[in-house]
Amino acid sequence: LLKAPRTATIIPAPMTFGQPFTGVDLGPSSMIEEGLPSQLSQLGWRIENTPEVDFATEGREAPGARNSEIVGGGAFKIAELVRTNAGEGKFPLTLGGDHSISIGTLAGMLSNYPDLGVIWVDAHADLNTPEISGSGNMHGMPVGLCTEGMMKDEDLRNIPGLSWLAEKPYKNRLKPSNLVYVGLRDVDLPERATIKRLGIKYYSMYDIDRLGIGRVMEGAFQHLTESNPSRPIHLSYDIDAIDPASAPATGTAVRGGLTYREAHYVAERTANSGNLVGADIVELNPSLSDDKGVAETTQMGLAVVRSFMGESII
Ligand code: NNH
Ligand code: MN
Ligand code: MN
Ligand code: MN
Repeated sequence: LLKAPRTATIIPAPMTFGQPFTGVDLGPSSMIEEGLPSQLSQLGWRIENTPEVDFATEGREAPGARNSEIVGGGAFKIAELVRTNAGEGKFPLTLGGDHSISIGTLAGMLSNYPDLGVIWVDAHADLNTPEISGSGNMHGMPVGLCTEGMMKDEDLRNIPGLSWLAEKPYKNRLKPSNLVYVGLRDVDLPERATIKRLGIKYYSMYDIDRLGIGRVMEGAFQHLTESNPSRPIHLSYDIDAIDPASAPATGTAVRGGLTYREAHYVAERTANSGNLVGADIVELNPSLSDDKGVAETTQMGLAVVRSFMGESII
């Protein structure tokens, strides 16, 4: 879908205000310092990068949406960068930061690709809204805020930091039928009800155990491409999808996740589809484990990115 020579724009987005822990702001610099740009160049990509997105440190908030003005204002900056770069035919690769950055990446991608498909790889569904969230943490809301059938424009306009989502060019919403979850294992009750109400396709850890990761990814791509073989696809990869044995340095680790190979395979199969036009890697927090755990998680993040950017075993 992208014309050769393919160019990726690395967008470092060190947001922390979507969740309670500091340290997740060190994710982008850790991956960059460990060699991400040169590794992608070696895979044949032309690499550009933006400066680190810089975020406010204080602002207002709405009930149920902690730090909404900081998070939402930051997501707007990210949306502008993603929209512009995708509009120029480049692959926006956004490095979190917490998963609230994907409010911006989804909005930016949807402004270019209204029929965008999304693969959401995560232990969590991130389908909350300020009204139904139990925690008020906005890293649990990017899918909820950007998916059709969730928020009214009128409600978005009343949340400090989010009114831009109710205006052009950011009014396009993700169609529930264009979304697939992979790796779910910690889903809040209102999110479960929403998945059923909207008929969202999901492969939880139960389904991965039942079918194997091979059939899971075939099912995911069949779902996303059967009505449009060249549907553009965005991959949002939360590192907490991976089992804490392989990726411990993250804010909300949940046992029973993707194995080392399953984590790679999800990314490799996505690259092989040829449909991928943008991606995020989020929730690496280099302050939340010992040195060995941090090194393993950072290397895991790099390997996942290389894999979805086209690295293959042979
Ligand atoms: N569902 C919970 C919430 O909304 C947890 C979200 N945490 C994540 N999401 N790490 O990926 O607060
Ligand atoms: Mn997430
Ligand atoms: Mn998660
Ligand atoms: Mn939970």
